[in-house]
Amino acid sequence: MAAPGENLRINADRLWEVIHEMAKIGPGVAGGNNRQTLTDEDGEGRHLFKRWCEEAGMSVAVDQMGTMFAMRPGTDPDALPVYVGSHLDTQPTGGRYDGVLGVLSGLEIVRTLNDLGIRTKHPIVVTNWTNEEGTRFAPAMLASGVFAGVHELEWAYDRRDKEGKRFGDELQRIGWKGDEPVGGRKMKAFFELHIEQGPILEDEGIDIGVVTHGQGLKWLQVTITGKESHTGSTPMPKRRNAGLGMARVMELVHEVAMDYQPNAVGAIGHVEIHPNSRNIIPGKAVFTIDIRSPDKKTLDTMDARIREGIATICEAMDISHEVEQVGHFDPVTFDEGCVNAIRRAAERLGYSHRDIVSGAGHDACWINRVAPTAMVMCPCVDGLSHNEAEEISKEWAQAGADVLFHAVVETAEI
Ligand code: HGY
Ligand code: MN
Ligand code: MN
Ligand code: MN
Repeated sequence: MAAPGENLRINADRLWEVIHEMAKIGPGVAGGNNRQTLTDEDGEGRHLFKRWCEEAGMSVAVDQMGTMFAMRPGTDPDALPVYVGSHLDTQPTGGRYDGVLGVLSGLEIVRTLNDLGIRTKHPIVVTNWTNEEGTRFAPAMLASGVFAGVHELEWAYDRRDKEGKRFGDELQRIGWKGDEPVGGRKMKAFFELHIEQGPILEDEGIDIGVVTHGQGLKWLQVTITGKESHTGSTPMPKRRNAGLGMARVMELVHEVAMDYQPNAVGAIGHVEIHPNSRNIIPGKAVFTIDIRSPDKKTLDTMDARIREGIATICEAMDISHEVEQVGHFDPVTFDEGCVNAIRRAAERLGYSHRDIVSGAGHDACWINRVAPTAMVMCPCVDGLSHNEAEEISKEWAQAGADVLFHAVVETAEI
């Protein structure tokens, strides 16, 4: 299998240009993006991506979860395609690169092959997975999860956002509900380039993260019910304060995660207090616990300790609680062959690199169940992501996309 020559590189200026073109759709309030899944802005971004793909000679298919597959034919139509991609949806206060870098680097690979007049043996398919973020409709990586057979299509369609809008209806409304059944596609391999979203690569001055594993995740949605009453006239001992209960659980989650450093993280990012009035003791609190660990046993132990702790807190406060698991995947080990292709590419291109475990979840974590999969990471400034100030350098984008290009083209065979 001939490897691409070490001087083969992508066009970083062109990649940088399309990233910032995409960033104009669904702008945030502080320089980042708010292009949440299945909003009109998401729909607009999809149309732009589709136009770029068609201009690059690709045909674009859409499946029943709205995932987009832009295919560049190979010389052998029977050869299993090599897939490369990520997601175009963003957090409500997201950055310009999270997900977008991976999708548009896939487009740049095709544009570079077009420039060079190179036709690979295996087709190449650039992919935009629907609802990777899971912030509007939980869980995260929803479409890639349906593709990998983890979630049923109808269950996914029934996910609801905070206004009670249904995923399937919103997908229909923005006009991106495709006909293609989800999950029928066979892949030779799937590669995803993503910013690290953590500080390791930048702190160590390293260009490329060769992602060998992804940490596991659990999202536990907790509902605590107390009793609404007057904040002025209700004696302290008689209060059943759901908001206080939530605060104690927040502390519990932090303490449990700290017990397993550095192999664990935990936080609560989503909270709803009811009725949320200045002079009413909260009668209800709804919030989501996000715990993660590269070690399955640690993740399961944290889950058990937190559930036990919630029961103890609520019993002592005479408030009730329910815990529902709304997101979960076990730690992931990526495909050794694909990981080695990435490592070889970094060496051939002379980029510094190190093995790394992904702290964030990615579509690759699910696709790894149905196809040989691996990820490339590039640094981001201060390791910051899921923040509008998310930033990378063009050089980092070049390095990541060059390595992705070599890994994909070597696997697709020239
Ligand atoms: O939550 C995650 O790890 C992903 O960024 N959606
Ligand atoms: Mn992402
Ligand atoms: Mn993200
Ligand atoms: Mn992700």
